[in-house]
Amino acid sequence: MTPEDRFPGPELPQSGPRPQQDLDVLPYGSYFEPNPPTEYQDSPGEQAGGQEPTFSAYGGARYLEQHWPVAGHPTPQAAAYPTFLATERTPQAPAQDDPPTIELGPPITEDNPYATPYPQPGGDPGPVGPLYVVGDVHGYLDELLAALHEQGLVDGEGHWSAGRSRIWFLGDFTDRGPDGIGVIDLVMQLAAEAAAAGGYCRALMGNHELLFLGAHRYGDEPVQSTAGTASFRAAWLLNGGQQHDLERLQGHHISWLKRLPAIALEDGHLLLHSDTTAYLEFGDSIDEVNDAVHNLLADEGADDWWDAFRRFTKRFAFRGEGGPMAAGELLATYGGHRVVHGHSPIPYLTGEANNESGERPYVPGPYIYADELAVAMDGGVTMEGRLLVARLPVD
Ligand SMILES: [Mn+2]
Repeated sequence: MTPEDRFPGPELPQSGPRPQQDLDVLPYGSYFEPNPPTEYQDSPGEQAGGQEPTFSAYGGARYLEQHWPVAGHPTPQAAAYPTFLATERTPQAPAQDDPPTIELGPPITEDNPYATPYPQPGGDPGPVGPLYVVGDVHGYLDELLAALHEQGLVDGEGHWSAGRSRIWFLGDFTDRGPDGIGVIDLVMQLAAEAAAAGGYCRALMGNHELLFLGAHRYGDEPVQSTAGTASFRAAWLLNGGQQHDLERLQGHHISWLKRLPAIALEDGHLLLHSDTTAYLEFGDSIDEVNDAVHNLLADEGADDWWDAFRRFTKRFAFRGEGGPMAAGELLATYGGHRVVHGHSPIPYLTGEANNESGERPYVPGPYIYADELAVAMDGGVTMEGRLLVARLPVD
């Protein structure tokens, strides 16, 4: 069975030249051809040396292969964070079955109420900090730390250093890359540290969260797909599932993952994982959609999980002539003036991935498109692009 068989049913024929809902096998046909610069301006490891010798072109089956951990890991992006890489990290393993609670600072003394770096509960919270979004991480923990550190959001040891800043992760923490559970542990840790510092670190649920949780809960149990019988475990393995991540998945991870929202609205930005209008099938308000997803994960069986996974795996709704209309429909329903999403790697949205030059895809930053109604944040770290962390709004 081909990957296409597992994710059938294009429902937005206007959204591209070849509507393609499949997770991995993206279209060869180029949709938009920018003039690709030849090297990364922002990547210090490459400014002098040009292209990586191990790099090859993208597309179709090769794209699948490129998702697996590569010999060249860590990438130049990760190598920009040497302090952390030299540090031995001990994974935290809370015994409880719950997400971490707010980590309190040292006790506040009477003489010096500001001895702690954390604000006092009940005091004047002051203005909120700047808002950041993080694209798909897919297990690339070192690249994530490097990108967060570059923006001043974590210190050299991977701890929150951003005060009252607000961060939203756009989902897809695991699969393909080397340390998916390490990524989840870091995001959970930063959530606790940020809350204690008066900011926050929050996350959306991506389709890979559904896939990973489904592989854990339903394994090889057959699910009804319109293309025939499938299983979560088979689909998960096909889409970069890492056995060592599944083996390290614990109760507190599962509880945390299952409670992630699918949509959020922040500073007029409608935050979604996937570039699809399928969210509309789950409700007419943000709360309705998030409740529907949480109820589904709490109660329903494998077929319903699979159906939700399939819907949240659709992509490319904001491309092409119908793109602005699709983005506008989401904004009219849920609010906000711009959609910010992950899921579809920017080199595929721009057509860059279709070039046969063998060059590394050019990802200078977030990609604004659909009459500026949409911003793509998946820089394609799994295809040797970049893991993007961006402060909103972007221009
Ligand atoms: Mn995704």
